Amino acid sequence: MAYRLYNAPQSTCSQRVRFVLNAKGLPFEEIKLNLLEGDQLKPDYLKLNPNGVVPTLDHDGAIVTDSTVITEYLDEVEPDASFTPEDPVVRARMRTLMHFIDEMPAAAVRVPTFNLAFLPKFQAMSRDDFVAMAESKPLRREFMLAMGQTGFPKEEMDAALGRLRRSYERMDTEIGKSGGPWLLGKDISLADVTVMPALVRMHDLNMADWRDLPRVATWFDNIRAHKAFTPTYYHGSLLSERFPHLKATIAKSA
Ligand SMILES: N[C@@H](CCC(=O)N[C@@H](CS)C(=O)NCC(=O)O)C(=O)O
Repeated sequence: MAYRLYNAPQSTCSQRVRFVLNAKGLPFEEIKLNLLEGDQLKPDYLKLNPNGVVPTLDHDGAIVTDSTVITEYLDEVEPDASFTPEDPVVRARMRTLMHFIDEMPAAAVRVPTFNLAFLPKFQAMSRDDFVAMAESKPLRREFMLAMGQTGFPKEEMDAALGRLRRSYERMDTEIGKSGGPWLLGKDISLADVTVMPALVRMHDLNMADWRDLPRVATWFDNIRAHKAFTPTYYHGSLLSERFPHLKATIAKSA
C-alpha cells in the first residue's frame, strides 16, 4: 500500500492531509510543488487534479483530490487511530463543521495570506504576465483578479478578519457544547484537523485573535502538542519561515 502526496509545505489544505497521515503513522512519498512557480498548473498535474490545486493523493494509482475528501478517505481505508466518531449523529455534526470551516475560516484566511505573503511576487510581474497567470487558474481565477497587483482593499481584509473571528467564536461554542477539549468532545476528529491550518496560519502572521476565548486557546495548545503536529509542520511549512519579507511585516504589526 503506497501513498504519494502531491502537496506544498506551506499549503493549509496540504497540512490537513499530512497531519492525518502522520497521526496514523502511514509512510508516504511527498512530492513538493512550487505553487508560486505554477507547478500545480502543468498539464501532467492537471490530469491528476483538474482544479489545479494541491493536495492530491495517489494511493496505489487511485487518485483522490480535495483535502477534506482525502482525510475522510484515509480514515476509511486506514481506520486505526480513527478521526471519525462512531455515532452517526456526531459524525454528521463533524461533517457540518467541516463544511462550515471550508466556507468560513479556510476561505477567509486566503485574504491575509495573499496580501501579506504572496503579493510581492505578483507585484514584480508585468500586468500581462499577471493576468495570464490568473487566467490559467481553473479554480482561483476570479480570486486572483479580484486581488490584482495592489492586493485586497482594507474592507476585504477587515471582512476576512471578521469571518475568522466569528469562526473562533463558533469553535468556542462547539467546544463548550461538547465539553471539549476538542470540537466534538473528548476525541480529536477530522473537524479539528480541518480548522487547524487556519489558526496556525493566523498565529504565524501574528494575528491570533482568540486570546479572550480560553477554550480556543487551550484547543490551540492541544493541537500543537499532538504527536502529528511537528512532522506536519516541518521547517518551511510556516509562511514566516519561507518568506523573509514577512518577518518585517509581522514585526511592524506586532
Ligand atoms: N478545496 C481544495 C482547495 C485546495 C486549495 O485551494 N489549495 C491551494 C493551496 S492551500 C492551492 O493549491 N492553490 C494554488 C493556486 O491558487 O494556484 C482542498 O481542500 O483541497
